[in-house]
Amino acid sequence: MKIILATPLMKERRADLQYIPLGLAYLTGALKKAGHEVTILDVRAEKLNDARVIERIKKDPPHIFGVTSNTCQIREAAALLDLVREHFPAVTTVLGGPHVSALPERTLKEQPSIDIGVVGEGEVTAVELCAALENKTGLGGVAGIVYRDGAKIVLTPARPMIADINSIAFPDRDAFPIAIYNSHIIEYKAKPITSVITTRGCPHQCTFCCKSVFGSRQRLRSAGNVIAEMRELIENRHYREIHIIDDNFTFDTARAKAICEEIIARKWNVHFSLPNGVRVNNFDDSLAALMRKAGFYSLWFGVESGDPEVLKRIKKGIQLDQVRKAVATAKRHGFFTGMYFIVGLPGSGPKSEKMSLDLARELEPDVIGVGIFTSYPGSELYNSASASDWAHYRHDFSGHHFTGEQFDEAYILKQFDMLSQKFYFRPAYYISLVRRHGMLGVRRVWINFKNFLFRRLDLQ
Ligand code: B12
Ligand code: SF4
Repeated sequence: MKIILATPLMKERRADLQYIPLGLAYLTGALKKAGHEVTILDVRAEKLNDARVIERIKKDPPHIFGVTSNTCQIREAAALLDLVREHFPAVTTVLGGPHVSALPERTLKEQPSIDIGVVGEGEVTAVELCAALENKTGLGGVAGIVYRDGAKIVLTPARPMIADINSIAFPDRDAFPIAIYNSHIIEYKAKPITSVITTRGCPHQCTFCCKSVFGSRQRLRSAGNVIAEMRELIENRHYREIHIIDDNFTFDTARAKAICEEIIARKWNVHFSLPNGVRVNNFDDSLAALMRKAGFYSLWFGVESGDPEVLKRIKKGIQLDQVRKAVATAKRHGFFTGMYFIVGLPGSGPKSEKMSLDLARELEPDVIGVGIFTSYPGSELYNSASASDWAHYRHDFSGHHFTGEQFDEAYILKQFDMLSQKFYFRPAYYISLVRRHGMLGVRRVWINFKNFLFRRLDLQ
């Protein structure tokens, strides 16, 4: 079958994405292996308007048009599927990703132009779904989907998670115009860059975190399987930097160390970074030393709050002393070190945000990332909040700003500004950043400047 896999447009000015959508790359790998013809239409990265989308589809109309979406893109995903429905009525439309996985029936009810939703992990489901459509065997037997049967919306039984994730075909990066993504990477040492994901699922219980696709059990790719993908990327495709975008790369410390040792043995001289957040309780001196030796230069810690009561309430499962120790260890080993915080978390108040600022200034990481709490579908907190209009799930990439309707926006913005400005508006901070990290530091100074310039405009 002919399949187009697409991303939705992001309208915010600074919503440039950094990596290829690995979910679509994995699906492409699995579908091609099953004999299908797959084309990628990355509307978001290529910034295609409706006319160009139609033009591209018209060249070779597919049987299936699939879109990926998380919650803050769901309106744009629906608009893209409306467009396809209007101009190519015979095409079967499919939506996958965290949003429909969290709210399957509701998503189909709200978006009439979606024929089928894929709930959870997609590789096996997509292949079975295509076979069912091709052979006209009916959709009721395909686990892990939601579909329309006349006026009824039918949710099939959950798809069991793939037991051995080493069996999954490597992501098909050839289907993507890689250079587009490379131009948006913020922290890097060498290009070309690509991203890799080595685990699926996370056993921790943080109440703000969405678990709708990969759940709460961590499945690991073996060190050998990860190294085989890296070898292909480095030796055959000549990537010079790899960003590991796992939720929790170091949870199994022995495996993380084994991967580092394998990298060291190969003398690849490639740079690695962990931009997504490492848990402070899964990081120590011996791991830091091995990671540095392997070429890891940048890592972020998911701290979320400097208030121990808030940390307890969101079930983060970490102590402030662990934060202190981990950040000091990372800095001592020369990592470019970041700390993520979230303002507006349940149970927080101005005192809590001030405690986050105090912690950041005490530990002096190279960067902080400040997010605004939003109860995403698929998270424990989603059910306890009243957010329901997807228009409120806004994204401002430069400031990582989100608004849920239950929040007092003026208060949240004030806290956001307080934390980010009081950390960043200090000449001494910039001097030490450049002194510690040279060119990497200079690039970061420029990014900070651009973020401050654009953030307010983006929020209009
Ligand atoms: C990397 C990443 C990013 C990167 C994205 C880069 C990129 N181009 O992909 C960056 C840093 C930009 C980012 C930003 C954000 N992210 Co993010 N991100 C992730 C992360 C860690 C990995 C994504 C990934 O590649 N997964 C691996 C692939 C294999 O999984 P997948 O994409 O889900 O795809 C599988 C299935 O969903 C399904 N599938 C997906 N699409 C489709 C389509 C079809 C047709 C089919 C059949 C199947 C299918 O099949 C795939 C293979 O199994 C996930 C967490 C996670 N572990 O997935 C969070 C996650 C997706 N992010 C999340 C959030 C909240 C955000 C931000 C809002 C955070 C912020 N405060 O800024 C922004 C939003 C950006 C935006 N505008 O979209 C949430 C989404 C929750 C929700 N309900 O929407 C997640 C789930 C994290 C979490 N646990 O809470 N993110
Ligand atoms: S925030 Fe990180 S540590 Fe917490 S549950 Fe999500 S992935 Fe796991």
